[in-house]
Amino acid sequence: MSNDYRFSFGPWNIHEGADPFGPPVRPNVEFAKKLALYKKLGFDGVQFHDDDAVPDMENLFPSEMIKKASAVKALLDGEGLVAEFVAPRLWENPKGVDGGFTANDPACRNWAMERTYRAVDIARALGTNLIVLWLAREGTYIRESKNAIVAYERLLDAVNRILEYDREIAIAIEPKPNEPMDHAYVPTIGHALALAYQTIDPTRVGGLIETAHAVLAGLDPSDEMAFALAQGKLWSVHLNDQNGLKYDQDKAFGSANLRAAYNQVRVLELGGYPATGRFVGLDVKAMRTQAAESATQHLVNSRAIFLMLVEKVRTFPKEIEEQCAANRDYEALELAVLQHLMGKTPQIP
Ligand code: 3MF
Ligand code: MG
Repeated sequence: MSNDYRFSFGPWNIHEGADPFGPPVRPNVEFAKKLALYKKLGFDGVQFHDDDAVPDMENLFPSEMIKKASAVKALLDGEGLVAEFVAPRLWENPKGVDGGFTANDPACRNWAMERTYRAVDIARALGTNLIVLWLAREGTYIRESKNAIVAYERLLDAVNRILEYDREIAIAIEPKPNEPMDHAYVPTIGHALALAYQTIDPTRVGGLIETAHAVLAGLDPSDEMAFALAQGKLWSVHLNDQNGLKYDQDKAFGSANLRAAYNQVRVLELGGYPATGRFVGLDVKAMRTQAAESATQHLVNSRAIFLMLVEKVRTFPKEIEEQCAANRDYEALELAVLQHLMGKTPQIP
């Protein structure tokens, strides 16, 4: 089973524990040390923000930037790892304060394009053709501050320009309904894929679904995944968990809602996700209380829970599913699923 799935995470998932209300509680782990941990923890893929790979990327000549990215590629090769994707980090730069592609200031919009082209070049140097767009600040704090119709046109234009910039790259849009904005312009996978089909090359635009982001939109993550899988457009997942409608928690996979986690694994199995060769990303954060020595446990645990749930999905008796469906006896089916999840033998009454 662990051979069927490939796992990835981003360097931000080994974290010092700072939150909006308090400073770091664990020492910084330098990038090369993080890379050295991947294989030991059971991971083969590295997710990158552009500046995770080349921290000073905006102040370098393009050739210098590529040289630094190539050095990171050599580090990856040395560890037997691959880059899964690169995401332009538009949300931390002061020029992205009002969004990038949808900023009201044309200078900021230009900056967002230039920065994204650089992210594409970094991706190529790292050996991946996948760009992830988490459209963090593409939204508003107050509705009156932007024309939302124009904003959607600008987003489409930006995606088209990225597709034109490099004919080999593909873009996975990671939707999220809120945070850091009050409302974001591409809140769900439905919005993301509608945008994909409007572009000049829909075959190169798909989606990445994060559990918590779907929950924050009041939707079921497994159904969101099914929507993308049905169109061959689920190009990555960020599995984690989320305890209701609050800030984006990035809890360990399955920790808040095991049944919903089971259903996410079930839909990945039903959709033949392993055969696509795509990664299972775990976008999880260690609790702030966790000591430095064990602040990678959330990654190991999330992967382990995922694999246990793969086993649960594969061993659930198909005949119970079929019989209950035929009888339209969903109370019985539900009990059988819960019995199975609790290690009991599922029964048909
Ligand atoms: C935000 C996220 C992000 C994105 C990642 C890729 C920090 O809620 O999930 O993780 O996944 O940045 O752009
Ligand atoms: Mg994510």
